[in-house]
Amino acid sequence: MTKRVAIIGAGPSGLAQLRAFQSAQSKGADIPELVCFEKQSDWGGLWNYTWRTGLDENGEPVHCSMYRYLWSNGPKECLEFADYTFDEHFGKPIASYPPREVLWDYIKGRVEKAGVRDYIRFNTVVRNVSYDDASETFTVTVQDHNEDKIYSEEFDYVISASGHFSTPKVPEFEGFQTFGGRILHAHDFRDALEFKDKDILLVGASYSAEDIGSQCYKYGAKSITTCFRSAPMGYKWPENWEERPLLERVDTHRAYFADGSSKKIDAIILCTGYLHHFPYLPDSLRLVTDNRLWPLDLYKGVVWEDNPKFFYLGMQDQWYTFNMFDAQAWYVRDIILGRIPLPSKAEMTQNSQAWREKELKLETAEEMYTFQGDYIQELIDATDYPSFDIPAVNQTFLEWKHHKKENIMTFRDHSYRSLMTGTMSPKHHTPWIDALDDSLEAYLADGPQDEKLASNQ
Ligand code: FAD
Ligand code: NA7
Repeated sequence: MTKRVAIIGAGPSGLAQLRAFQSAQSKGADIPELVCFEKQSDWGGLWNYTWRTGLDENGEPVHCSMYRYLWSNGPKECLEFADYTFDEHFGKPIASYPPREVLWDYIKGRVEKAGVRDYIRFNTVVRNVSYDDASETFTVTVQDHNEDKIYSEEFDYVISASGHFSTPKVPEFEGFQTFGGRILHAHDFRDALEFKDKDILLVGASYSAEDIGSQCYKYGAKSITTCFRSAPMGYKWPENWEERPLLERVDTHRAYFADGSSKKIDAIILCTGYLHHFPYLPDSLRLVTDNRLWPLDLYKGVVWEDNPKFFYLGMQDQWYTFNMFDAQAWYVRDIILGRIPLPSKAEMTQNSQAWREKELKLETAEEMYTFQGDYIQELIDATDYPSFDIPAVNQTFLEWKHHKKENIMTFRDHSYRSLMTGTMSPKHHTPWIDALDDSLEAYLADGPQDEKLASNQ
């Protein structure tokens, strides 16, 4: 009987899985029956932007953590699909740091070409997954919001690709109950214009703090203060941006920091990261981890060691993204197709423990993306995913880090060479700091256009 595979989520990871199976099928393989459940009404995961925050139109937690004017935070050359290049999609070379809508278009282009949309049941939320030892099958229970019905189906394999940058980690600081301004988490940040002329405080010292602060600077915040728990980000900030030690408390209009200093603040944005959150999974299948490069219990970063018919995609902290999800999806596909045998549970655990030990020794950013690159290389070597020059991608990451250190407000103006096609990216027509219109149309235009936003301000 044909095996059945459930894929939870149609973001970049879930879509990579669909494409991986379709690729095998196009080369003559018999593939299992695939069903992808996606709670949103369209595909693309976090890249599928919505203005909504809180609950969506179906009363489900809004998945999107992205915001208007979000541009890629790393060079597109580091995330390029090896089987579907930017040149192929756009028909011409494009600059290295595309805005969200452009990357969303690229993600969609590959799966439209592959013709896999019919595998996806949209507006369908996975509520529960259970495993029956006797029948060796999973029961997946979902709520279909189109039909307003709850139903269950049986599957031989389940792949969780529901992402881990959506459920916010929200600490509380003394005085929040009575603070006089807005307090929100990065997950609910949508439009930097809301903070024009405001004094804002961002808690956290990672990508969200850096990028949301940069957005707010670009769109006219009066001042930006970021505060850190472990270490400052340490970039050369514009003159109205400063870093302070961690927030201790607030009163109605001031923030007080660990070094005894204080500052007037209008709004607070908690850029404090996200939880790995799987409300649809029992403890026996549920990954419990913080955001790190090597979560335990996952052989090769994807196989649930306690039940190797259950898989996770994209659960690591991410230097590499789209092409790492591809490497994982191709690997999982080949386990399911019987092309890659799995060792005993003890061997799987031993293998992932060894990766964890290496992970614990990583200190520099360079060591971290090299580690992730080595991991991807190992997966790619085991499948027919097109091989690409991972040391060269690492080198691009290195250049990107240097460009950020040089100037955090201009790093997006740099160009890099595609490691898939060899094409050198052109310089974008407008420096990032001046490019207020982030639409696909404006980005792909040959020259600067009238800024739509100028008339809105
Ligand atoms: P997601 O994109 O989160 O997709 C998961 C999918 O699962 C969603 O469609 C969701 O609706 C669905 N889902 C969740 N729960 C259920 C359920 N119970 N039932 C059914 N469906 C469900 N990466 C980059 O490469 N470059 C960037 O510039 C970049 N910027 C980022 C900026 C922000 C603010 C954030 C939060 C992340 C950013 N990332 C970036 C990283 C991002 O995680 C990846 O690019 C990518 O979106 C991860 O893909 P995914 O499919 O694993 O998860
Ligand atoms: P990250 O990268 O997980 O970073 C979370 C940050 O929040 C990090 O600096 C943490 O400090 C800080 N943090 C977490 N909890 C607290 C508390 N309680 N108090 C103070 N500071 C805290 O999440 P991001 O949202 O920045 O990035 C996630 C993804 O989005 C990323 O991959 C990008 O592509 C976009 P720590 O260093 O742990 O002390």
